[in-house]
Amino acid sequence: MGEVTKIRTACRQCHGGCGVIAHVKDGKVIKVEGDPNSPISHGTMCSKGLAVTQLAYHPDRILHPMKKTANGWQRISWDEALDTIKDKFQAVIDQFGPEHIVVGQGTGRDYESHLYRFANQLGTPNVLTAGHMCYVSRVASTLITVGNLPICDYAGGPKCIVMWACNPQWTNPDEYKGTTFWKALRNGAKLICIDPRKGFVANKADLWLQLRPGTDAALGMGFHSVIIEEELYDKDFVEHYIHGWDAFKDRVKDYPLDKVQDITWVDKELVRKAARMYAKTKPACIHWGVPTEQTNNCADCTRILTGLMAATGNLDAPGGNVLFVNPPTRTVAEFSRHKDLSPEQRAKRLGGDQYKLGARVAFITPKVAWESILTGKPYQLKAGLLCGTNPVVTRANAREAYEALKKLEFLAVIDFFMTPTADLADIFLPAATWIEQNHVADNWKRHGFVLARQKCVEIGEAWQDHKIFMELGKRMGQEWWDTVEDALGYLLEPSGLTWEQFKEKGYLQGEMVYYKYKERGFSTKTGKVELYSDTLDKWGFDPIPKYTELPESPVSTPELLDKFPFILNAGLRTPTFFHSANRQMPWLREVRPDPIVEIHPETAKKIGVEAGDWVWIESPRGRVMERTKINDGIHPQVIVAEHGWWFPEIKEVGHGWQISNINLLTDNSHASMDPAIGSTNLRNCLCNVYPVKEGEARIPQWNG
Ligand SMILES: Nc1nc2c(c(=O)[nH]1)N[C@H]1C(S)=C(S)[C@@H](COP(=O)(O)OP(=O)(O)OC[C@H]3O[C@@H](n4cnc5c(=O)[nH]c(N)nc54)[C@H](O)[C@@H]3O)O[C@H]1N2
Ligand SMILES: Nc1nc2c(c(=O)[nH]1)N[C@H]1C(S)=C(S)[C@@H](COP(=O)(O)OP(=O)(O)OC[C@H]3O[C@@H](n4cnc5c(=O)[nH]c(N)nc54)[C@H](O)[C@@H]3O)O[C@H]1N2
Ligand code: SF4
Ligand SMILES: [Mo]
Repeated sequence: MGEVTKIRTACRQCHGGCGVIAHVKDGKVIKVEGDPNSPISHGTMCSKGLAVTQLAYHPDRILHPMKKTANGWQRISWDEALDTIKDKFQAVIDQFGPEHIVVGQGTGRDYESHLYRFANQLGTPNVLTAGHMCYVSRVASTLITVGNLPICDYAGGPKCIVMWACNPQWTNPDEYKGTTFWKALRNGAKLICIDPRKGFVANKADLWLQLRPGTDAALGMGFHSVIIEEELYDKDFVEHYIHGWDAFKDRVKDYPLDKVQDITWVDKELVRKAARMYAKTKPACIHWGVPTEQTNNCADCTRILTGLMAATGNLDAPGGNVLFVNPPTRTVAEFSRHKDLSPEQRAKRLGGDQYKLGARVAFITPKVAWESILTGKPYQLKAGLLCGTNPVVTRANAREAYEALKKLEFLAVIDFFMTPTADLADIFLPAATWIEQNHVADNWKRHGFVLARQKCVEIGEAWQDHKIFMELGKRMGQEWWDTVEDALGYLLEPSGLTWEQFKEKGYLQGEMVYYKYKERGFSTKTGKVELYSDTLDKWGFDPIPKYTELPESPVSTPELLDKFPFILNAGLRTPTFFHSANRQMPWLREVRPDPIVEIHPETAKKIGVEAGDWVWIESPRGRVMERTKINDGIHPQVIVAEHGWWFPEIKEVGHGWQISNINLLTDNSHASMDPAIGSTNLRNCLCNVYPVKEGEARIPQWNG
C-alpha cells in the first residue's frame, strides 16, 4: 500500500477559488480538505467541492472519446475524434465560412481563455456563453460605465453591506465567498438585504426589502431618489467624476417613492430608511448577484447600482466597491487573441447589430443561435462545439434550445457525463475534472488573485479542456504551445515566474491601490463615471438608465392573470447542486433528492397542496412538475422554483429532461430580452401552480 501524498491545489466545482489539500494514495485522490493557508477560503470548503471524489470516480463518468453510430455510442481514439471534428469544421469553413461554426460554453469555468483563442483563430465570431445573462453582462455594463467591474472590498472593512440579489453562503459566486461576507458581518457591518425570498441573509439583515422579483432597477432609482432629495450624495465626487449627473438627476425625478412602492411592492418608508442607511454609513458596499441581470433591465440595472456606488463616494474607496488590481499575469482578453478575428468576421456576429453591448464583449445570445439553426436566418449555423454546458436544461425556452441542437448538422460536446445536451451530439469528448488539471486558476475574475490549480491524478483518457482546445486547434493549423504547461508559462510571463515556480508559490495577488481615479480618471471615454453614456447613445439605446416593466407580469400582461395568476421566480440554487450538475453524486443527491418549488402557506392552502406534494407549474410555454416546500418567507403571489433538473438515473436518451426542467417555462423572445445585451429573462414569468393528480404522471424516484 502506498503512502498518502498531499497536493495543494484549487477547487473549481463551482466558479472556484477555494484552496484545497488533496490526499493522493496509489494514484487516486482519496479525499480533499480545505487549505488553511488559502487567502480566499481560509480552510473552508463546501459540500460540492468536498464531494469531488464522487464526481471524478463516478461509475457513469465517460473516460474516453466516443462517436454516435447507427448502433449507439461507440468508443473511439482521441485521434479519430479530433480528426472527425477537424474534417467537419474544415468542410463547413470551405463551403460556407467559419462563422457557420458555433463554439460555446456555460458558466465561468476557467477555460474561456482557451475557448476564445480557439474560436478567434478559427475565425468565428459566434461564441455562445452564459455571459448574456450572467456576470459578463455585468462586466460589459460596468466597462462602459466605470471601466471595470466594482467588487465589494470586504478586506477593507465595510460598515454597511447591501446584499442585492445575492446569496453567497450558498452560491459563492464569481469573486465572492460566503465566508468573506460572513466575517465582515461579524465585524459589525450593518446589513441591508434586497431579496424577494427570506433566506439566510434576510434573516440576519437590519433591513430586508422584499421586492417584487425583477423590479431591482426601479428600487435602485428609488434609492437614488432619496439620496438626491436629501442631498446625501458625495458632492465632490459627483461634481468631478460623474459624466451626465444633471441628466441622470432629471431621470430620477421620474421615480418618486410612491411610484417606486407601486412597482416594487416595497413600502416607501422602508426604501427611504434603506437608502439613508446605505448613503450615510461609510464605507458601504453593494454585493450584487445574478438576478439583477436575468431580466430585460440587465444593463440599466447594473448601471443604476453602479451609480449608487459612485454617487455615495464608495467607488474605489477602502471598504466600498473597488476596482481590484490584477496580479501581473496575462489576462483572458490578452490570451484570447481577439485581434485575430478580422473586422469582416466580427461584422458577421449573429445578433451583433442588435445586441451591440453583448457584441462588444464578444458573445452571442442563445436566441440568435437557435434562430439561425432553425430558420437559416440571417445564415445557418452548421456545426458546433460545446464545452461544459447543458443548454437543453439551463437556457431560457429549453424546447427551442433542444430543437435547434437536434437540428444542427454536427455537434461535438465536451463533458464528464452523458447529459440531455450530450445526447444530441455526434462526438463526445471526455473532460478532466479540476483534480486532473494544471491551470492558472481564477484568472478571469476581478478579485486581484490568480491561484495554482495542480494536477493530482490522471483518470482514464480524459483531457483537461485547455488541452482539447489546443490539440484540436493545432490540427486546424492554429498557433498554440506544445504543452498545457507551456501555455501557462505564457500566461504567467509578466510575473517573471515559470509554471513550476508559480505552483510552488500557490498564488499571486495584485497590489491594491485605492482611489486610482484621482490620478488617472476612470477607464471610460470621458475618464468619468458615465451615467450618461455616449456609447449607448451612439448605438441607438437610451443613454440614461431607467426601469422597464417586465414583459410578462401582472402589470404588463394583466390579461394572462386569469390563467397564470402567480409570478414564477425560477432559479433557486441549492448548496449541493451546480445548475444541472451533480444530480448523480449520492452524497449530494441524498440531501436534495427532488426538485423543489417553494409556495407560501396561504397559497398552498388555496390550491390544495401540502409539503411534499408534487405540483404542476405551468406558464404560457409549457408545464413541468416539482415538489412542494412550504415557505412563509415569500410573497403569496410568488412561487420560487429550482432550475437545472434532469434525472441521470433515468437511463433512456434524454434522461427525463422534460419532467422538471423549469426552463421549459421561461421565455426567450426578443421582446423579453435586454435590448443592449440580449440578456434572457430566466427568472421571472407568469405561471399557474396546481396539484399533480394521482396516476397522471411518472414521478421520478431517487434510490441512491
Ligand atoms: N431558470 C433559470 N435558468 C438558469 C439560471 C437561473 O437562475 N434560472 N441560472 C443561469 C446561469 S446564471 C448560468 S451561468 C447557466 C449555467 O448554465 P450551464 O453552464 O450550461 O450549466 P451547468 O449545469 O453548470 O453545466 C453544464 C455541464 O458542464 C459540465 N461541466 C462541469 N464542469 C466542467 C468542466 O470543467 N469541463 C467540462 N467540459 N464540462 C464541465 C457538467 O457536467 C454539466 O453537464 O444556467 C442558467 N440557467
Ligand atoms: N450551489 C450553487 N452555487 C452556485 C450556482 C449553483 O447553481 N449552485 N450557480 C453559480 C452561478 S453560474 C451563479 S450566476 C451564481 C449566482 O449566485 P447569486 O448571485 O447568489 O444568485 P441566486 O442564488 O440565484 O440568487 C441570489 C438571491 O437573489 C434572490 N432573488 C431572486 N430573484 C430576485 C430578484 O428579482 N431581485 C432580487 N433583488 N433578488 C432576487 C434569491 O432569492 C437569492 O436569495 O451562483 C453560482 N454558484
Ligand atoms: S465554494 Fe466552490 S470552490 Fe469552494 S469548495 Fe465549494 S465548489 Fe469548491
Ligand atoms: Mo451564472
